[in-house]
Amino acid sequence: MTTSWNYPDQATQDELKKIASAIVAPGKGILAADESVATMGKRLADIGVENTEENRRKYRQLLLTTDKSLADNISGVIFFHETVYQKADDGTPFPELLNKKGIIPGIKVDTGVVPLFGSNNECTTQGLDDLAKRCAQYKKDGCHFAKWRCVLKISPNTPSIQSLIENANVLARYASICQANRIVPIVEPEILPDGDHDILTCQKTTETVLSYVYKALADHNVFLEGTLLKPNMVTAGQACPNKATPEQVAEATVTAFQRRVPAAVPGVTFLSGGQSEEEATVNLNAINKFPGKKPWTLTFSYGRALQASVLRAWQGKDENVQAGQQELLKRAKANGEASMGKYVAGSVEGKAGDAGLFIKNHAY
Ligand code: 5MM
Repeated sequence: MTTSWNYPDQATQDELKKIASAIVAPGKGILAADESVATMGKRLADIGVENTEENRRKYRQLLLTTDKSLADNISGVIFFHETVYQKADDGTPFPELLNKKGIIPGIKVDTGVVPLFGSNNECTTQGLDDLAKRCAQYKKDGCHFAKWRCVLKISPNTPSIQSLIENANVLARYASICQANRIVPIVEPEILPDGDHDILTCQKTTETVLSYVYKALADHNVFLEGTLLKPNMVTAGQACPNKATPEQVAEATVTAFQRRVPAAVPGVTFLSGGQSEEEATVNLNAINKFPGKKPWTLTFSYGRALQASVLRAWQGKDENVQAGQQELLKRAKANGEASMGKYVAGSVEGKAGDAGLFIKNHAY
């Protein structure tokens, strides 16, 4: 066994740390707008809009041309490949729109979830083969952080050892390749909320998954200060008759992280995982109010819980662009407050309100 390894050089460490800490600056979080073409198709279908490249561009333009005050609460936006190379009506490249506001462009670099042969209907995530090349290009094109999502499932026999090892390793290899290219990796091991399990089962599973993930990151000599974690909150399963209170979610989530997330990690940026917009905000607020050791910033990297009201307000119509942008500003501000434990439940009303955003087996 060797005990010799190399950290990134000092300049790379400094750059990675700087990017990661800017993303988790106080009161700020991430807008996850990295829906792949198929996922965006589902979002657009919900509002009766056709899934064309131009409609996806128009929708992303709405998000990215929102008033510069968006930067008060949004530090980074995760793009899908196509979006990095799209332009606004006036010809401004989308990453440039963000730079002008002081928001950091990021990029989803996994190429999707695929079945894990031999497992119990579990999956892994692909995209490693040409990742170094793509990261080098994305860095040149202005993306300074990345995201890779793995999916784990709770059932009596899952997550299996096969899935725990495979998903942890693929996340670690991805993180290592990103750092080699001066890109901060967001490590996303999402445990799906599907099932009737109770909150304790989710807590134990989250602890197990995180222990595999951080062991693999250590094995790959990933520089933790230049990473972020994007986990699920610890909740009861969607079909569990006993829904946990925000305080119970907060206790279970922070306890799991205290046990399994090293203090060197600068921040945790939660996914919303099918919670309603209000629920995701209230739970984040409770997590931040929970008394106890919290050596990391605890904030948001929401997809559905930042965009559900925006889509409803927009409806694909040019005359509704401003209404959509107002919804984005409201939700960003609410989550910014929640990231500091200062959100008052019910104080921000959105078009999607309390509507659940759960999608069964959200693995794609
Ligand atoms: C925004 O949705 C992201 C892209 O999903 P696909 O690659 O499956 O199209 C997704 O990875 C998202 O960033 C996370 O799941 C968090 O989003 P939610 O909606 O759970 O906050």
